[in-house]
Amino acid sequence: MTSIDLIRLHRIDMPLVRPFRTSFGTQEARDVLLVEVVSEGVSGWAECVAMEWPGYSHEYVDGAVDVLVEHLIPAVLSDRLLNPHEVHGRMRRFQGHPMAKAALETAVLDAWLRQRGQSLADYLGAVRDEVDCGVSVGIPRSLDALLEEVASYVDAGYRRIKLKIEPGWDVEAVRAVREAWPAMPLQTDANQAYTRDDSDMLAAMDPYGLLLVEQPLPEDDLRGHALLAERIATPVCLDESIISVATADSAIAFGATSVINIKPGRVGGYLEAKAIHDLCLERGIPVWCGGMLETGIGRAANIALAALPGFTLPGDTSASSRYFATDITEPFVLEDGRLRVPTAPGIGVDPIPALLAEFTTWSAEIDLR
Ligand code: OSB
Ligand code: MG
Repeated sequence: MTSIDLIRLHRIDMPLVRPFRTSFGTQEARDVLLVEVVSEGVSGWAECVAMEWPGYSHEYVDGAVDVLVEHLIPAVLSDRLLNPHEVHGRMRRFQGHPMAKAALETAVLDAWLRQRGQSLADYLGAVRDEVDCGVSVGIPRSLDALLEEVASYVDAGYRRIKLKIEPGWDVEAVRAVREAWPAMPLQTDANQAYTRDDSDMLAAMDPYGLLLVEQPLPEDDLRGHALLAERIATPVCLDESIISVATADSAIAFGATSVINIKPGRVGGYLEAKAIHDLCLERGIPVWCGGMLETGIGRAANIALAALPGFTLPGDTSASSRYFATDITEPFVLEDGRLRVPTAPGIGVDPIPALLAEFTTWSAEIDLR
């Protein structure tokens, strides 16, 4: 049995190549919390996907730091045991904070796998050595700006386009992109911006052959999604609403979702993400891997997950260059619209020390010895 010696928290400021606007707000940079678990000279790494403010979910970076330092780390790692399954079980007695929990569990999992010499992809049950990639397109200034941005992604080789939508920026945008690229797999993401009364607005996009509409209604409204699914032809896909195996099971049983976006941060880590994948595979529900504008650290682990057999749709697993001029790891580069699944032990990538130092705005060390 190996022990954890110390934990380092690193906060880094990562400017985005262009502002990313969604129905809940605009991001110009990412305020990223990295968790490093050090055990016997081996560092395990994870990225917390919480945003700077509670726009996508209730979590935010200051809150994640606080719950990790004041609650999760002291309660879960007091005996310094390096075991991701133990950590997973012990964190159950704390409510909420899935993104903070996911970061701690994943850093422990990464260190544990590195010591065993096994890749995360292999450990989770990957069946592919590369994954099809899509790209998420924020709400731009104009239709011309949208078409220009989408053209750059099509030229780069992306295999699926996702348009962020909200009331007032939906059917026109979808029509313009569909007319320019009649055969491109296309989908939309509303991030909860519509209401139960908006089914006609959402049905107006049915003629454009969308793969799915992601999270049109508020996250707690499973019945609303089930009612909507009966009124529109486009498949409904849930993101924010799915926080566990149990919510996935309920949403599927209620007819609230026919596709699921799996984001490990949103569901509390890769172990829960894998369990949701397994349930969906059994139920015949296709899944795809979502994203939260991850640096190479979070991206590497997401690509490992996306290599599982049930991930039959391209994910928001874009190249590093989609968001960052300089990534914190070796950049992930698209090859024929795909990214290669890392094969080295654990998540398979490391932060580049000089870049980590350059981007760091705050760090802390918790010595458990
Ligand atoms: O809803 O999928 C979402 C980014 C931040 C928060 C929520 C979402 C997104 C994205 C971008 O759509 C996904 C990505 O490219 O990483
Ligand atoms: Mg989404």
